[in-house]
Amino acid sequence: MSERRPGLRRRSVVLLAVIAAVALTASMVLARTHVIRPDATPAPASDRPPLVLQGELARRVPWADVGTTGSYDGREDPDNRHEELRALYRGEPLYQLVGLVDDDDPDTFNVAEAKRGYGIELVATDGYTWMVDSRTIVGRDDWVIAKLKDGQPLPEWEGPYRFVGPDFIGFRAGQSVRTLERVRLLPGRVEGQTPQ
Ligand SMILES: [Ca+2]
Repeated sequence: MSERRPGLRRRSVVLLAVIAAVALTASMVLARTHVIRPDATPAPASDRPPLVLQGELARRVPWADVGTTGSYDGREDPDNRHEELRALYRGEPLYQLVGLVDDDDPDTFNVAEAKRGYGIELVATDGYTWMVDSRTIVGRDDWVIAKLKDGQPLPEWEGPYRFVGPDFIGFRAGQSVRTLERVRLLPGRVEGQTPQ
Protein backbone atom coordinates (compact mmCIF):
# COMPACT_ATOMS: atom_id res chain seq x y z
CA MET A 1 0.00 0.00 0.00
CA SER A 2 2.74 2.38 0.93
CA GLU A 3 4.27 1.84 -2.54
CA ARG A 4 1.03 2.55 -4.43
CA ARG A 5 0.24 5.88 -2.81
CA PRO A 6 3.13 7.84 -4.46
CA GLY A 7 2.01 6.41 -7.84
CA LEU A 8 -1.54 7.54 -7.23
CA ARG A 9 -0.34 10.94 -6.20
CA ARG A 10 1.71 11.26 -9.41
CA ARG A 11 -1.28 10.25 -11.50
CA SER A 12 -3.42 12.76 -9.63
CA VAL A 13 -0.89 15.51 -10.25
CA VAL A 14 -0.77 14.65 -13.96
CA LEU A 15 -4.56 14.54 -14.13
CA LEU A 16 -4.86 17.93 -12.38
CA ALA A 17 -2.27 19.41 -14.75
CA VAL A 18 -4.23 18.14 -17.75
CA ILE A 19 -7.50 19.56 -16.33
CA ALA A 20 -5.80 22.91 -15.66
CA ALA A 21 -4.38 23.01 -19.20
CA VAL A 22 -7.78 22.21 -20.72
CA ALA A 23 -9.49 24.82 -18.54
CA LEU A 24 -6.89 27.46 -19.43
CA THR A 25 -7.23 26.73 -23.16
CA ALA A 26 -11.01 26.82 -22.92
CA SER A 27 -10.98 30.16 -21.07
CA MET A 28 -8.60 31.64 -23.66
CA VAL A 29 -10.88 30.50 -26.47
CA LEU A 30 -13.90 31.94 -24.62
CA ALA A 31 -12.07 35.22 -24.00
CA ARG A 32 -11.28 35.51 -27.69
CA THR A 33 -14.82 34.77 -28.78
CA HIS A 34 -16.31 37.15 -26.19
CA VAL A 35 -14.48 40.26 -27.37
CA ILE A 36 -17.19 42.88 -27.67
CA ARG A 37 -17.47 44.02 -31.26
CA PRO A 38 -19.66 47.11 -31.56
CA ASP A 39 -22.51 46.61 -34.00
CA ALA A 40 -21.68 48.45 -37.22
CA THR A 41 -25.27 48.48 -38.50
CA PRO A 42 -26.22 52.07 -39.41
CA ALA A 43 -28.95 53.57 -37.26
CA PRO A 44 -32.35 53.84 -38.97
CA ALA A 45 -33.32 57.29 -40.26
CA SER A 46 -35.87 57.68 -37.45
CA ASP A 47 -33.01 57.56 -34.93
CA ARG A 48 -31.21 60.53 -36.39
CA PRO A 49 -32.34 63.57 -34.45
CA PRO A 50 -31.12 67.06 -35.36
CA LEU A 51 -27.88 68.40 -33.91
CA VAL A 52 -28.73 71.03 -31.32
CA LEU A 53 -26.53 74.15 -31.23
CA GLN A 54 -26.84 76.71 -28.44
CA GLY A 55 -24.92 79.99 -28.29
CA GLU A 56 -25.74 83.60 -29.08
CA LEU A 57 -28.25 81.99 -31.46
CA ALA A 58 -29.91 78.57 -31.26
CA ARG A 59 -30.20 76.08 -34.09
CA ARG A 60 -31.46 72.57 -34.64
CA VAL A 61 -29.55 71.29 -37.66
CA PRO A 62 -31.34 68.33 -39.30
CA TRP A 63 -29.14 65.27 -39.81
CA ALA A 64 -29.35 65.70 -43.58
CA ASP A 65 -28.07 69.29 -43.34
CA VAL A 66 -24.93 68.50 -41.31
CA GLY A 67 -22.08 68.84 -43.82
CA THR A 68 -19.60 66.21 -44.92
CA THR A 69 -16.71 68.40 -46.09
CA GLY A 70 -14.57 67.47 -43.08
CA SER A 71 -13.02 64.10 -42.50
CA TYR A 72 -10.98 62.17 -39.97
CA ASP A 73 -9.28 58.89 -40.87
CA GLY A 74 -8.79 56.88 -37.69
CA ARG A 75 -6.97 54.17 -39.67
CA GLU A 76 -4.16 56.60 -40.47
CA ASP A 77 -3.90 58.35 -37.09
CA PRO A 78 -0.85 57.03 -35.17
CA ASP A 79 -2.32 58.42 -31.91
CA ASN A 80 -5.55 56.44 -32.28
CA ARG A 81 -5.50 53.48 -29.90
CA HIS A 82 -9.18 52.68 -30.25
CA GLU A 83 -10.23 49.87 -32.56
CA GLU A 84 -13.75 51.30 -32.89
CA LEU A 85 -12.29 54.50 -34.37
CA ARG A 86 -10.32 52.75 -37.11
CA ALA A 87 -12.57 54.04 -39.86
CA LEU A 88 -13.03 56.96 -42.20
CA TYR A 89 -15.36 59.51 -40.60
CA ARG A 90 -17.03 62.32 -42.51
CA GLY A 91 -18.87 65.30 -41.13
CA GLU A 92 -18.74 69.04 -40.63
CA PRO A 93 -15.79 70.82 -39.02
CA LEU A 94 -16.67 71.87 -35.46
CA TYR A 95 -15.77 75.53 -36.08
CA GLN A 96 -18.25 75.77 -38.97
CA LEU A 97 -21.11 74.51 -36.82
CA VAL A 98 -20.05 76.81 -33.98
CA GLY A 99 -20.11 79.69 -36.49
CA LEU A 100 -23.85 79.19 -36.93
CA VAL A 101 -24.56 80.30 -33.35
CA ASP A 102 -21.42 82.10 -32.06
CA ASP A 103 -22.77 85.61 -32.78
CA ASP A 104 -25.68 87.22 -34.59
CA ASP A 105 -24.30 86.24 -38.02
CA PRO A 106 -24.95 82.56 -38.78
CA ASP A 107 -23.01 82.76 -42.05
CA THR A 108 -19.51 83.23 -40.61
CA PHE A 109 -17.31 81.86 -37.84
CA ASN A 110 -16.26 84.70 -35.53
CA VAL A 111 -12.49 84.12 -35.32
CA ALA A 112 -11.82 87.14 -33.09
CA GLU A 113 -14.39 85.96 -30.55
CA ALA A 114 -13.01 82.40 -30.67
CA LYS A 115 -9.48 83.68 -30.05
CA ARG A 116 -10.69 85.62 -27.01
CA GLY A 117 -11.84 82.27 -25.68
CA TYR A 118 -15.07 80.57 -24.63
CA GLY A 119 -16.04 77.06 -23.74
CA ILE A 120 -17.57 74.67 -26.26
CA GLU A 121 -19.44 72.01 -24.36
CA LEU A 122 -20.12 68.77 -26.24
CA VAL A 123 -23.04 66.92 -24.67
CA ALA A 124 -23.87 63.26 -25.33
CA THR A 125 -27.29 61.61 -25.03
CA ASP A 126 -26.26 59.97 -21.73
CA GLY A 127 -25.30 63.34 -20.25
CA TYR A 128 -21.55 62.88 -20.77
CA THR A 129 -19.89 66.20 -21.55
CA TRP A 130 -16.53 67.29 -22.89
CA MET A 131 -15.29 70.85 -22.95
CA VAL A 132 -13.26 72.25 -25.83
CA ASP A 133 -11.49 75.62 -25.71
CA SER A 134 -12.65 77.82 -28.61
CA ARG A 135 -9.08 79.05 -29.08
CA THR A 136 -8.00 75.57 -30.17
CA ILE A 137 -10.54 75.10 -32.97
CA VAL A 138 -9.51 78.06 -35.13
CA GLY A 139 -8.40 76.68 -38.50
CA ARG A 140 -9.03 73.05 -37.51
CA ASP A 141 -10.75 71.57 -40.54
CA ASP A 142 -9.99 68.11 -39.20
CA TRP A 143 -11.85 68.38 -35.87
CA VAL A 144 -15.13 67.13 -37.12
CA ILE A 145 -18.63 66.40 -35.92
CA ALA A 146 -19.02 63.23 -37.91
CA LYS A 147 -22.25 61.70 -39.14
CA LEU A 148 -20.83 59.10 -41.55
CA LYS A 149 -18.49 56.20 -40.78
CA ASP A 150 -17.02 54.43 -43.80
CA GLY A 151 -19.78 56.03 -45.88
CA GLN A 152 -22.69 54.91 -43.67
CA PRO A 153 -24.67 56.78 -41.02
CA LEU A 154 -23.06 56.18 -37.63
CA PRO A 155 -24.37 53.05 -35.89
CA GLU A 156 -26.83 53.52 -33.05
CA TRP A 157 -24.33 52.95 -30.19
CA GLU A 158 -22.06 55.65 -31.63
CA GLY A 159 -24.24 58.22 -33.35
CA PRO A 160 -26.01 60.04 -34.69
CA TYR A 161 -22.99 62.34 -34.30
CA ARG A 162 -19.47 61.85 -32.96
CA PHE A 163 -16.72 64.38 -32.31
CA VAL A 164 -13.51 63.04 -33.89
CA GLY A 165 -10.13 64.37 -34.93
CA PRO A 166 -6.36 63.99 -34.68
CA ASP A 167 -3.91 65.49 -32.15
CA PHE A 168 -5.97 64.84 -29.03
CA ILE A 169 -3.70 64.41 -26.01
CA GLY A 170 -2.89 60.71 -25.66
CA PHE A 171 -6.16 60.10 -27.48
CA ARG A 172 -8.33 59.15 -24.57
CA ALA A 173 -11.71 57.90 -25.73
CA GLY A 174 -13.40 60.66 -23.69
CA GLN A 175 -12.19 63.29 -26.08
CA SER A 176 -13.96 61.62 -28.94
CA VAL A 177 -17.53 62.18 -27.79
CA ARG A 178 -19.93 59.61 -29.18
CA THR A 179 -23.74 59.81 -29.23
CA LEU A 180 -23.29 63.57 -29.39
CA GLU A 181 -26.58 65.47 -29.43
CA ARG A 182 -25.80 69.04 -28.37
CA VAL A 183 -23.12 71.72 -28.63
CA ARG A 184 -23.30 74.57 -26.12
CA LEU A 185 -21.18 77.71 -26.17
CA LEU A 186 -20.31 78.93 -22.71
CA PRO A 187 -18.84 82.47 -22.55
CA GLY A 188 -15.94 82.75 -20.14
CA ARG A 189 -15.68 78.99 -19.65
CA VAL A 190 -12.42 77.90 -21.22
CA GLU A 191 -10.97 75.84 -18.40
CA GLY A 192 -11.25 72.08 -18.28
CA GLN A 193 -10.16 69.18 -20.41
CA THR A 194 -9.26 70.30 -23.86
CA PRO A 195 -7.68 68.70 -26.90
CA GLN A 196 -4.58 70.62 -28.01
CA1 LIG B 1 -21.38 83.34 -36.65
